[in-house]
Formats: sequence, C-alpha cells, structure tokens
Amino acid sequence: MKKLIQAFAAVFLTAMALLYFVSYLNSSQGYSGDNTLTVYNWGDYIDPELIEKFEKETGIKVIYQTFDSNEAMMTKIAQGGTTFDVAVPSEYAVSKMKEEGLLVPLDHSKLPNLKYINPRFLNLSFDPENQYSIPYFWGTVGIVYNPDMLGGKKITSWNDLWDKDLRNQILLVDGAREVIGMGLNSLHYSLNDTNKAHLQEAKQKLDALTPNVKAIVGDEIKMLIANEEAAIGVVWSGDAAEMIWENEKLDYVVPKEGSNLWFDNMVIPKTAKNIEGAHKFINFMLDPKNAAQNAEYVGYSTPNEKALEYLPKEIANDERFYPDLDSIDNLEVYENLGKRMLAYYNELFLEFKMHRK
Ligand code: N2P
Repeated sequence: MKKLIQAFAAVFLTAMALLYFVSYLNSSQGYSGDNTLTVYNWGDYIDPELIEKFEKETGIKVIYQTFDSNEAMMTKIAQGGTTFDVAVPSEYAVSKMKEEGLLVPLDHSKLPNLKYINPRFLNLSFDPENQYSIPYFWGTVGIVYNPDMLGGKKITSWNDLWDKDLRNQILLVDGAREVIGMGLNSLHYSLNDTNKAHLQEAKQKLDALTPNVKAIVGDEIKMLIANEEAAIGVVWSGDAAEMIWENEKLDYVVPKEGSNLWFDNMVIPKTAKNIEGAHKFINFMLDPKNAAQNAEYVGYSTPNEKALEYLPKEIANDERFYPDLDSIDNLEVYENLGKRMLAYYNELFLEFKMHRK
C-alpha cells in the first residue's frame, strides 16, 4: 500500500511539474490569450521600433514571425496548428485565402484610421469593400542595376537581361510568380497567362537566361547589390529603393514590355486567437505617423495618403517608387489563377531552379 501511495505521489508530482512547465512554455512563447499578438509578416517588412511602440501603447506583447513567399505563408496557415493573429498576403493570396475560408471578416468600426488610406487603394477587385484586407504597402517588380558595372549601359527591358555580356551578373528574387512572370512578360504574354504552351515557352526562355543568373536569393539581395556583388537584380520596388539609399549609383526601371503591380495587405487569419488585439495592431499601422515611419524604414511605398505628408519629399516625390498609376498602362496585378494553376507556376519555378544546378 505504501508503495502504491508513493507511486501515485510520484505520478501526481510529475504531472504537476509537466503542467507547470507547459504553462511556462506557453507564456514564454506568448500564447497566453489577450495579452499577446502573433504577427506573421514578410522578412524586413516592418520597423522593429514600431513593434515596441505598439507594445508600450497597448500592453500587448507581440510575437513576430516572418515568411518569404505568399506560398509558404498560405501553406503554413492552411495547415493550422499556429496562432497567427495578423498576416500580410499579397492581393492574389488574399483572394485565394478568402476562397479557402482562411480569413476572418474585419470590423471596420475598430479601424478608424482606415480613412487615411488613399481611396484608389481601397475596394479593389480581390477584396471589394475591404471586408477582409487592409492595404499595407504597394509597388512594382522591376530591375535594379548598376550602370558603372555595365560600362554605362542603360537597362530598359526584360529582354536586355539575355545579353551574353551579362554572364553571372544577375540576381533574381526568390518568387515563383515574379520569375515566371519575367519569362512571360519577356515574350509579351500576360502575367496571368494560363496557357500551358505559353508557360512552357516562358520556362524555356528562363532556362536560356541561366548563364547570366548568379543566384536566386531572398532579402540578402539588397546587401549583395548595394555592395556591388552583382550588377543587376530583379526585385520588388521597395527593395530597390532601399538599395539606392545605400548606393546612389544604382537605378531602378520598370521594363518596357510590362511588369507587375502588387498590393500587400493586413488580414486576420482563421488561426487568430486575439481578434481584438489584431484590430488594434492594424489600426496602429494605419496611423499616418506610424505608416510614414514604417515606409521610411523599409523603403516600400505606403498607400496611406496622410503618411505621405510626413515622408521626406525626395521619397514621396520619387516617381520610380510612387509612379502615377493612372498614367501607366503596362502593369498587371496578379490574379488568383486557382489552386491548380498556381501549383503549376510553382512547379515550373522549381524546375527552373533545379535546371540551374
Ligand atoms: C519585403 C518583401 C516584400 C514583399 N522583404 C513584396 N510583396
């Protein structure tokens, strides 16, 4: 009997210790309900000081995690088992997530700062009435290049990149739609083409670019180009802006065949535990001073009209990064091409990456 009691006591104590340990782990990872908020964003896409400011203002602790593609982010959210309260998908990903029931409708009464967003960024076709998504940053895809390293040569088109003199000079952003899109645009096809013969043609054209491609990289592309490790980068506009601040010899161009216009947005995924806090965070990021600080820090273009007043003129008036959208007609927004077609784009991109090895 005594042994039995001892055994029970041992089991009981172990269980208590485990319980304590689990609750400790939860609180240290922040999953303790109303007082924490888990934000899932692109890498290098927020000023860390703003996270601190939000924590101070609200008493909510932020757990900050990053991803490097819409595809990776969507897979993780669809799988479940996470507690992301805010995420930042691009437009076609908002549409896909909506379709898959992965988003929580927003309560606009908790987002009074929404009034500062320029109306031309609201009510877009991927989310009419902004029921699920709030604009965060916008921009284009284009070519950043170093004229000095190219003997003064100017780059104006995608097709310039196939020049034999550019061996090992190009870095590509690690994005399926961006890279396949460059292949499509170079052939004057749409960025939303679903004709498999056209897509195969684009993939073959990209394979022919391989000798000129030094690497396919993530956020480190900024440092590599600014440090002149390569003369050319295919990049998102905001990354180019940051590189140009670092190295003023660089220039950025949206190729004449056409390119992508994108919109990134804050959403509340179905995995959210702190919906109240998520609205507070979104509203905080919409505050014009915060939005301006964020835009200045990350280099991307803000859709917040009022924030532009707080940005240095040389940023807000730079037409490379704040183009007049009414006067450009060769930009296309990615569409949600459906699960199977998006998977096909990913497959082609993977094959292209393998081909390089
Ligand atoms: C920032 C990535 C920007 C994403 N590192 C463009 N949609």
